[in-house]
Amino acid sequence: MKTVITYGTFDILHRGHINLLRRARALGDRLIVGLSSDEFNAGKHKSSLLNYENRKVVLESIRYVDYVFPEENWEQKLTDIKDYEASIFVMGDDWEGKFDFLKDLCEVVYLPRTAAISTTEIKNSLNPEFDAIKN
Ligand code: C2G
Repeated sequence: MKTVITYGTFDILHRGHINLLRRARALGDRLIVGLSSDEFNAGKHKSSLLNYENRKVVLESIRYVDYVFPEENWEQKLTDIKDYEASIFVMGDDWEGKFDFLKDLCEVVYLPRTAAISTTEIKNSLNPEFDAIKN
């Protein structure tokens, strides 16, 4: 059983997230996801529109995702990989190199990000005032 592990906020799910999850799942037999808690997001200076419970229900409904657990800090990856016996760690390549320290524990794979879509852009497009400021 080859376990693939990844982490993220996964707020307002879009095809960039789905592309990542689909490709990650294809690398093994199951995909588990460390979903950033609301508190951890605050630490990442990211405010998600949907809270953890909402984001968890949505993520668990995706066919590529087998299990979702909370990501509460940066350090837990070291123990998560051991506890879940993950053999591949996957992130989008906006994180290229940032998690190479995990290479002692498992394979580290950075996948190309899906261009031209992000939760930030979606959130900004929902906020008409933003365009006024931007232009
Ligand atoms: N992603 C992508 N293409 C996009 C947007 C996101 O491939 N257009 C990928 C990111 O690279 C990441 C995953 O989707 O691997 C989740 O993205 P976010 O929810 O933005 O996660 P992030 O805030 O990067 O948190 O410990 C790691 C952090 O929790 C990652």
